[in-house]
Formats: sequence, C-alpha cells, structure tokens
Amino acid sequence: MPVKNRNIVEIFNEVADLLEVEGANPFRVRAYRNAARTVDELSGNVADMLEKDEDLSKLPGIGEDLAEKISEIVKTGELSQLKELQSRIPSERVKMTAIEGLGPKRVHFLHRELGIESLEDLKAAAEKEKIRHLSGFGPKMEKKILEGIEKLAGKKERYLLKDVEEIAEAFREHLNKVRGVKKVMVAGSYRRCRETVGDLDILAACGKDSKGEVMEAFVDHEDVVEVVSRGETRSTVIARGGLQLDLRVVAQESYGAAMHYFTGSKAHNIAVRRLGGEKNLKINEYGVFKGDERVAGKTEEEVYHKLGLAYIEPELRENRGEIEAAQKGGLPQLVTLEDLRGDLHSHTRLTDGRNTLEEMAEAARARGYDYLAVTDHSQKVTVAHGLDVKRLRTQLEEIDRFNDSSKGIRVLKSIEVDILEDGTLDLPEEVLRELDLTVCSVHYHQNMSGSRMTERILRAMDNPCFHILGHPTGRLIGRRDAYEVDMEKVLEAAAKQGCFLELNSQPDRLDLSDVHCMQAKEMGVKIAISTDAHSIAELDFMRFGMGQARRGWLEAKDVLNTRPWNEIRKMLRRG
Ligand code: DGT
Ligand code: CA
Ligand code: CA
Ligand code: ZN
Repeated sequence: MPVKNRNIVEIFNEVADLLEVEGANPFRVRAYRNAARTVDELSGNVADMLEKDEDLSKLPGIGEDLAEKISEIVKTGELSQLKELQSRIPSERVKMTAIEGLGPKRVHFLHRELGIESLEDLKAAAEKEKIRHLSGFGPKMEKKILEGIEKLAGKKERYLLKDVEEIAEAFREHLNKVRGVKKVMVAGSYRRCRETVGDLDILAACGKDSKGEVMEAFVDHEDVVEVVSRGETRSTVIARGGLQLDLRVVAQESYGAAMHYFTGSKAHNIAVRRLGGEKNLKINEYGVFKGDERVAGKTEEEVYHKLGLAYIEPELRENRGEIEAAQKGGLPQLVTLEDLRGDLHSHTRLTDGRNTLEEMAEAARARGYDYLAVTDHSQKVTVAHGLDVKRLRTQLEEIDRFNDSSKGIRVLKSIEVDILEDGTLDLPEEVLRELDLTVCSVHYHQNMSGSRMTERILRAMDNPCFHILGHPTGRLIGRRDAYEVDMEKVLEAAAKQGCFLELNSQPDRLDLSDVHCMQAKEMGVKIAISTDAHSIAELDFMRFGMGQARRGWLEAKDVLNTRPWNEIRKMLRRG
C-alpha cells in the first residue's frame, strides 16, 4: 500500500499529541506539528518525491531528523517512535485528549497536578470540585469537562469534510474506472456539505453483469482495512483512520431515485415521501411509482418534477422549508464559487502565515480574483507576532508598491484587529482609518458571560472603523464550543450600523454556521465568505465556506464579496 501524505500528517500529529501528553518540550512538539502542516500543504506526493531522490530536508520546517522519519514512514508504513510512545503512555490517559476543551497539554497538566490517569479519575476529580482550583481551569471549565465526558461516552465519531474529501475522491475515481460503471457519486451528508460527516454513502450505477466487479473493486481498495459486510448490491467497509463507507450499486433507470434517497437528509426524504402519498405516488430508492408502474427514477429532476416540485439543491435538503419553497417557485438561486470576486481575510509571513504578501496576491490572481484583503493579526496576538502601528505601516507601504507595479489583482489594505476585553479595538482609530477595510475578531477572553460578550461586540461595532466581524462565534468544530453571544442582537446591531459578518471557511471553523447565515439573510445583514488563509493552499478552503453558505440559503446578492471592489468600498462607508 503506497503511503499518502495524509498518513504522514496523521502520524506526526499523533506523535505531537503524545509528546504533549507526556509534557515534552514545546519546541519539540511544535516541530512535529509544523512538519505535519508542511506535508499537508505539499502539492506533490512525498512518496514520489523520495522515489525521485528529492531532498525533503529542504522543505520548510523539516530538518534531517524529520526527513529521516518521513522516509521511514514511506518505507514501512509506520514510525517506530510512535509505536514506542504508544506503548509508553497509558492509553487511558490518551483517551482524555478527546474531551472537548481538554487537549493533550491540559491532560498532561491534570496528570502532573492531580495524578489523573483516566476518564474515571477525571470524572471523580471534577465531581469533587478539585479541578476548579487549578490555574487556567475554574468552575466553568470543570462543568464543561463533566459534560465532555458524557458527550464522549455517547458520541459516534464525526469527521470534518476536509478530512474525508481525499478518501471520498479516491473511491469515486477508483470505482469510476471499473468496467461497466456508468456513474459514481458520493451522496449522504457529504453531498449536502454538512460541516461533519458520520460516514460516506457511495452510489454506483452500472449494468447487471458488472455488479460483482464493482463490489470486488470496492472491498479491494487499498485504503480498506476491514470489510464489515459484503452483499450483491450493498457493502460496508472501514477505511484507514476508522471512517466507514457504504456502497450501493443500482441500475441506471433507478439512479436518480437512489441519488435522491441516499443524499437525504432523512427528514427531507420523509417529507418528500409524505407529499408523494398525498398524490398517490410511492417513492423509494428504486423510483417513483403509481401503483406498480414506475413513473420516474432515472434522474433526480424527474423525481422532483413528478411531485410538482422544482429541483432542490442538495445543500437545501434538511426539511427547513425547502419543499414549501419548491412548491411555490420560491427556492433561492444559491451563490456559487464563480460568483466570488475576491477573498477578504488572509495572513502573510509577517504574522502567522506561511507565504509572502506577493505570493498570496499572485495565488489569488491565479484563482481569478480581482482583490485580496491582507489581514494580518494586530499586536495583541503576540503568539502570532501581531502588528503594531509601525509594522502595519511598513506593510501598507509594501501594499502600495505592489499595487503600483502589478496588474490584474488589487491587494486591499486591511488587518484582523482584535476586539479587546472591553470592546475597544487593538489599534488606534487614526491608523485604522488608513485602511481599506477591517476584520475585527475576538481571540482572547472568550469565556465571558453571554451578556458581556454581546456587549463587547456591540461596543466594538460602535467604532466607525469596524467593518466585518471575523469568525463571529469562535467555535472550533468538535474542539471548542461557540462563545456565548446573543446572535440576534449582534445581527440587529450590524444591520443598524452597516457592518458585516464573516463566514470563515477554515474547515474546522465554518463560522458563521448555516443556521446563522439564514438568520443574517432574514435580518438583511450581508456575509463575507472568506478563507482566513494562512498559506496559498488554504485559499482553496473557499469551497468549504461556500458549502455552508449554500446550506444557509445565501444567494449572490447576500454575499459581500460577490461584488467588485468599487461597490464594496461604498458599502463599507459608515453613516
Ligand atoms: P451522516 O452519515 O450521519 O453524516 O448523515 P447522512 O445523512 O449521510 O445519513 P446516513 O449515512 O445514515 O444515511 C444516508 C442517507 O440515507 C440519509 O441522508 C437518508 C437516507 N436514509 C437513511 N436512513 C433512512 C431512513 O430511515 N428513512 C429515509 N427516508 N431515508 C433514510
Ligand atoms: Ca452518511
Ligand atoms: Ca451511511
Ligand atoms: Zn484570522
């Protein structure tokens, strides 16, 4: 089995986690995380690079030692150091790192301070209120830990879209090549662009006599580690990393009906079936039937039309009013990637990005954008070497020089300025006024009460230099809950003040969420769909934000950056 970049990334991240659980030197931990990131962002395959004798130690963040480890992984599929760490550190202790808000560093701290070795120890300590007294924890954290333990017990693992994309595509291509296969698609929550997926549901259409070959190819795929079940028309396997994949093989005349059924959501399907019932039509994965006669099934359009509905895009299929809208001809014309004219949130090497301003701008131009806002961090964010007035001014001069000498892309002068605890912005108004636009974000003191957090953000919006609220709820999917904030009040204030909210496209943020996008649209607040790219490669995260925006029913007109810069500039002007 050839080793993929993804396998190396997973191994390095696990080494970093385990080292952290052990309390290793933070620089050592960071070296592994940086190396994982470097490999993750490579466009080429590491195994191929080694084959061609390329020197990996020339890559950023990868010295000779790590290059050696990579080649061990490529040769053997494993890393002896990881195995050694796994055997040394009790697995009970490692399990705790999966609790929301804990992570490896805190697990180490809890072990050092209170001797906590397992989930049971942790639960007991939290119940006896021993954790709240530790520095950096407090009663709120203690409560969250107890909730986290409960969640973990009842939780089936879900995966970020980004983490399953590669596997989904690999299987799709693999099955597409099988003789007799007409069409392959990944349906389910993946096709609906939910922010996380529980498993992948693959659908293949083929002739009767190729079914066997398709099943064979599926269970034989190089990424399969376990075959759970294998039948004539359906099979289930587990892939490396634990992800489950279901395959259904259907005849071409049923493909549309099967696509519809297996795309879901379940709630949407049930509502559609009920509607069919009212028209005396029976709907299942094989087609739409009137009595015994199949009246539709080859395409999804056909299925919807038979029921008197316009075609409903997969992202809308959550039974949130899309069926009523399709009956009345009131479906939204969903925004697409092609509608976007630029990206309004990105970082460069000057703070915590990996590429230079010029490289980022060139990459944005190559993606067909007209503008890119460079929004490095402000001074408060010391871990990212945030910009003070002096360094920001130097960057502004660099932007002027770039814009004077370059064609086809405009770099917007901007900053991701911190919203401080009291609601003031992290840089003086006089310098913020020199910028084209600002992205204002909360990074520190996220644990305040809902009313205080709301106050803090509203206060920030009073500043005439405030334009876009960055990652508005601060959530990290599966790792950190949104901070408490009254979104309705924030949206109300944004509408009144002429401010905008961001939909941050980082795959573990997707913040605003689909539901809040819908709410923003209803309240007349426009959304900036941005990547928050920290490297050239991350400019492509736009696809994840787009999925979420479409799930939130957004149309091109609801999105700020579907407009040319001239128009946006006018919209940013505050009363
Ligand atoms: P997931 O995997 O948890 O992220 O979510 P889905 O939506 O992919 O759900 P999954 O994998 O359990 O099933 C795939 C699709 O199959 C689902 O979206 C709709 C359809 N489906 C599954 N179970 C039922 C059911 O009991 N009734 C109906 N009408 N459809 C179902
Ligand atoms: Ca699924
Ligand atoms: Ca499934
Ligand atoms: Zn940012």
